[in-house]
Amino acid sequence: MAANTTPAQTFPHDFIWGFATASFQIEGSTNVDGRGKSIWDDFSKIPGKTQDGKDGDVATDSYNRWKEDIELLAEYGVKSYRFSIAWSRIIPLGGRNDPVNQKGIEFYSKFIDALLAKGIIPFVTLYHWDLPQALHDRYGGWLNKEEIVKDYVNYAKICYESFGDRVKHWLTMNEPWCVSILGYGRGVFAPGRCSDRARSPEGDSSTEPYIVAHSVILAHAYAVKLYRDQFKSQQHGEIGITLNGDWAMPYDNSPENVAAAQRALDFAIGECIYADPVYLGHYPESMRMILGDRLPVFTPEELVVVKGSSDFYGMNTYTTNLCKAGGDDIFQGYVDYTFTRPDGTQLGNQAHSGWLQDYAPGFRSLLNYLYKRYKLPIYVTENGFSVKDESMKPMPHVLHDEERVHYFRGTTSSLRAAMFEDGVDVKAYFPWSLLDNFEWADGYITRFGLTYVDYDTQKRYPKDSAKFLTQVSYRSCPCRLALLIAVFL
Ligand code: PNW
Repeated sequence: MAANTTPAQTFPHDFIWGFATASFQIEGSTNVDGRGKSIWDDFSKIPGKTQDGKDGDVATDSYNRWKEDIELLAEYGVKSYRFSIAWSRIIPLGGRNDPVNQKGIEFYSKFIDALLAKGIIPFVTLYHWDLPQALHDRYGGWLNKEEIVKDYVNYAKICYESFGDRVKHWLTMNEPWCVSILGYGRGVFAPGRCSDRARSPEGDSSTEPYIVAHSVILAHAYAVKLYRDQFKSQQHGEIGITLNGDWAMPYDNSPENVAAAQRALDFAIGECIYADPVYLGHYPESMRMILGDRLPVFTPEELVVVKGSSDFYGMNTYTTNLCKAGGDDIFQGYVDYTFTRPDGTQLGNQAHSGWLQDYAPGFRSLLNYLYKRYKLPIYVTENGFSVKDESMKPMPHVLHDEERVHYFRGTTSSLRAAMFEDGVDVKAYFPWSLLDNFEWADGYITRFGLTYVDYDTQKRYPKDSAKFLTQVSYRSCPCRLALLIAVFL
């Protein structure tokens, strides 16, 4: 953000901003207080599944250090905190006829109370990839539409009943593209199924991702229907889904690469495999042409529930890809991605994650594209950068994360341009992540935190990026003061 603007002038008083995390990435304490296993518990312990061979048993120990985490959020002055609930803490075996775990409910309940006591708005994800293992074992989890939709809706119901008096912002699912394509297509995320027998003894990458995608959309849609039918009139909250999607630019002006960039948006990046059904009521034509009858069909009754099932456009975005027609990757709609321009230069700084470079103009373009296409307010629920080799940097040097500051200077400035110059209605912004944490298949090597975590001591140290975001942020917002007053009255 440019130094000469004050955020109070630029962001509306009701703009929500804060930092984000997810249960399995931070909580640890996987076998305490009645928690059941999730599909990531054992998967992360299989040799070769995480880069550093580490699992999520401890993570950032946030199940024990939750008070400290809330203190940190309060120090940062955030207005909101996005976190997720672990399904298997609430219902250890996951299913609609399985027992509910009161201790799990108590944990999140006291957590939500403590956030509110500090004037921090809870922004809650119901599903951030940690499916109860028991449901996977019992009937194949997301592969079994009939069962999983009912079980997910029952889990959502318990959450609305237990927390909905205080939680007014719900996200049903985080990045379903990752659930289906990375979990059942490429086999790199739990449960790790795919056609490659060197990687997985079971799975079919040509069909399962689409079956899973279909179940996830339906579970989301029926959970939203339940909220709207039975809870919204008393609880007055809002609910939606959050999708991942990165901006796609043609590699050059050739018609096939221009078409490839659109196909990437339609097909591979996750917007449309979910967004078109949810917001427009059908799958995109380019997907239908390539996938034919592999794409499951919604019944007319399902379609009524799916269409319009999100109150807002929830968006996680990290980077921009240059797109070339070709390649053999059906999950990207036969589009090749590169960060190298035709003249040999790079699009931006390379992150530690191979799939991520810093290119802020793409963020502005994506916001414009999504707003024009889906015509709903946008909630940016994730946006962040993993600094290259950050794990190897010594203290205190590691705290001066200039490249991450550069990234956020760019994205916050693009955000403001999209809002104030282009008229895009953006209502929330959540940088990822409050803490360095368990970065899925990367283990702990890749760090996205605004706060450095020393995993030997679990001590937290603010990085310069956290200071940047909190200084240039959305502080001194009158509604924060109003909220504080409301909570204490
Ligand atoms: C998101 N990709 O995941 C998740 O919502 C977070 O849990 C995660 O920590 C964060 O982004 C950083 O990775 C992604 O391969 C995982 O393009 C992989 C990809 C994108 C997002």
